[in-house]
Amino acid sequence: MSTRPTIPIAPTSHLALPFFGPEHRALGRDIAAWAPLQQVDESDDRRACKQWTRLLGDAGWLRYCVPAAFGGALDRLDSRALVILRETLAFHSPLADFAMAMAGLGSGAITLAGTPAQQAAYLPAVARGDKLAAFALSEPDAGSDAGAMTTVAEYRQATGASGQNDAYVLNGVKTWISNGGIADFYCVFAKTDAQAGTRGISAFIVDAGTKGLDDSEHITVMAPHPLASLRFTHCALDASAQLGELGGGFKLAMRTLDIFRASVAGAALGMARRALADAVAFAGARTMFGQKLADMQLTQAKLGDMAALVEAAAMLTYRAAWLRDCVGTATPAQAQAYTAAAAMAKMCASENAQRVIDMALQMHGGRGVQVGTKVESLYRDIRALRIYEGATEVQQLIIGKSVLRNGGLS
Ligand code: COS
Repeated sequence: MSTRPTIPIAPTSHLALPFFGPEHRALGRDIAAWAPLQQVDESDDRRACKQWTRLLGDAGWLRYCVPAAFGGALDRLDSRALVILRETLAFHSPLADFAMAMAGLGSGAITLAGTPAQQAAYLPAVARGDKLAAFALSEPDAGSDAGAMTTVAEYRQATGASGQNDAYVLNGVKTWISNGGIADFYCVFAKTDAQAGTRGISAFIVDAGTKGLDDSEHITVMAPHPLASLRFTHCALDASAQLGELGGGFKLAMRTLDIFRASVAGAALGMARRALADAVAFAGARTMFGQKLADMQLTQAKLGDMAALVEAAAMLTYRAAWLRDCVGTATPAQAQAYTAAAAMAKMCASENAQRVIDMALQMHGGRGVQVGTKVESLYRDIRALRIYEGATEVQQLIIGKSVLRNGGLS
């Protein structure tokens, strides 16, 4: 008899909601059929992440992380497609979801603001899974307060006819950088004008292996997730590495995060749905006090709570993605409305998922804390989502400011 656990099927009924079009429904069905068939040994997170990137690239899923002009699947980044893909991948493997997310987040600033030459050099390779990308914003003393970064990029104009190009020289430390140490390139944010606050931050593309970049300091965290610190020591970059407007780096980072925060909500949702599915299966199989766990009102009440938390998060997540895709962000009012919606989705989906997974673990009793059970790993996997790409407290600030600006409406 096979000892392999039955893999639950990721739900697709939500795809019938009016937030989605026929193309999303087809995408949702396709990824739900593909994901459970993949297997990667995740005992080494860095190796596994590279393998997932290869599988996702070969299957064409990473094409949803870049626009069609550069090898992508759709004309522009489609938030609903990203949410659907991440939700389903996270249901099966949070690390597969992570690999997908990093292709988008790590290259997002190039999609938004890269020159045609920069886009051609990086985006098609990301879409194929040939280049791993990373987004380097946080620093040891500048996490939530991203504007307080101290990494500097000093401009050095080439003098004479030495053949040398104008250059920026980077000095400083970035930390908690996802894909750090395995990325092929980093989108790095650094101060180009120390006196200009957030308007003095610019973005740069730094290839792995560039002299003066040390990305070898791996950070071990509670769930599989390749993370590293980056140390820049007199790291000279050609002027062509500058990404977007000089001084426009902070806004570029915020715009990039805006897109992907809704997709983090999708990932949290996928993990919560998986915990709920496993809790339902467990409650139907486990006998206690002469009856099935599922027959007890206590269990039914818990499952009711869990399902409502999942669906509430789903509505906020799909709404945020729909707002960006269908209403757009062309006017300041639209952009602010979307930013608040994405913040709300990210906050509620990650917080709700933590509660749902905790309830599922409690229902599993001793098995819930046994290393190797799905609910135990989900309990560790979900925790970082309440912190990265803007902690819950940052989302509260964003939503609170929006509410104040709009007289009580978000
Ligand atoms: N899109 C475009 N522009 C934005 C923006 C957004 N979503 N959010 C802010 N801006 C602009 C503001 O309009 C302001 O522009 P002006 O200089 O023209 O006035 C500028 O950026 C500075 O904004 P603000 O004053 O709100 O910046 P703060 O320093 O107060 O920081 C928070 C705001 C806390 C929201 C920001 O630092 C943040 O998101 N921090 C979390 C960072 C994060 O997610 N880190 C994780 C990294 S990836 S794992």
